[in-house]
Amino acid sequence: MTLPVTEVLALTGGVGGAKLALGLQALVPDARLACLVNTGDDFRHLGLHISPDIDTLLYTLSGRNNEELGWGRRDETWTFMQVLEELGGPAWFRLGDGDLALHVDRTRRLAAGATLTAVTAHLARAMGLTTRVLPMTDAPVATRVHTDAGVLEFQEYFVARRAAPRVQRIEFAGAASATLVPDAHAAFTDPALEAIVLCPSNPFLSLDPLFAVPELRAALAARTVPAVAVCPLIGGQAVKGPTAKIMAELGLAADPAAIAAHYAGLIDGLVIDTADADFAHRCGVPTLVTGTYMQSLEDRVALAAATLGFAASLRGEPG
Ligand code: FO1
Repeated sequence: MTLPVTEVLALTGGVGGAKLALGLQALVPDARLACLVNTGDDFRHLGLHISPDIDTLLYTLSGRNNEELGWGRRDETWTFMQVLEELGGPAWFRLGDGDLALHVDRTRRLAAGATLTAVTAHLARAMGLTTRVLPMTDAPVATRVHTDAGVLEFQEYFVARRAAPRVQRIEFAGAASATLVPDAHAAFTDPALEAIVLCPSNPFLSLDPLFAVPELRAALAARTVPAVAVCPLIGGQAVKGPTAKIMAELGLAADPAAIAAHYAGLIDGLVIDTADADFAHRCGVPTLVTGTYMQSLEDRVALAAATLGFAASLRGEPG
């Protein structure tokens, strides 16, 4: 078995991150893209191990994602949820029939002793992916949002309460003792590595959990290639989700300079939108000003290409 080669390592979580990962997948050939994914949103529900950010990435990279919802599978049916609701079961977290099969299979394999890494590799293969999808850790990590309505488990905050409560602090329970999966260590130190990309995920909910895993943060801090982040805000607004709202609640300005400060020490460049061009020299790191709003596949590929070209220029190589 030849060891996988990693040319680009993407750090991602959630819908926005998955969009850029799809663009990167179109550009990085021969399985040389590895995606390190947030597992802080994972939770046990109906006796099933659910890994939302892993699943969003698997579905997006394999063209199975539900564009309307932003999560779950396309062409989904909902018989299970309808019957569960009739039976008085919890219906707040919507599980489509196809999506349910994935959770059942993952739960079955984990119960048989497989690691989350091994199960995720199996699911990726089953969906025809060559891009590697790596959980940030095989250890349990639970994002807990400390709010004015109390301490909320992630899905309670994000789904049940629609991210309405005011955020005071975000905790990643278990992260401090979590270890980086071996394949991720190998990716960070692969001689073929050319760029690390922080995808435009919610920094506070979807990327901070990765940085909370000590070995991951250390590997990123010790990087030997440029790490480039794509700003998740455009004109002070998140494309989707509560990023700007959380920043306001944490007393931060919702702008590229605040994003750069949040990633201080972890990035060598920041890609910002043309709407924020006046921040080009106010981020403390080199910036690339380009269109960052991704609607079509072409947009995803164009932003991925601009990001990789920017990383190449930071390596001192022609883009
Ligand atoms: N998000 C919702 O807002 N409502 C849901 O009912 C819901 C169900 C769901 C099922 C599977 C899955 O993988 C994701 C799901 N999500 C739902 C999204 C999920 O909460 C978020 O994708 C992440 O946790 C944050 O990115």
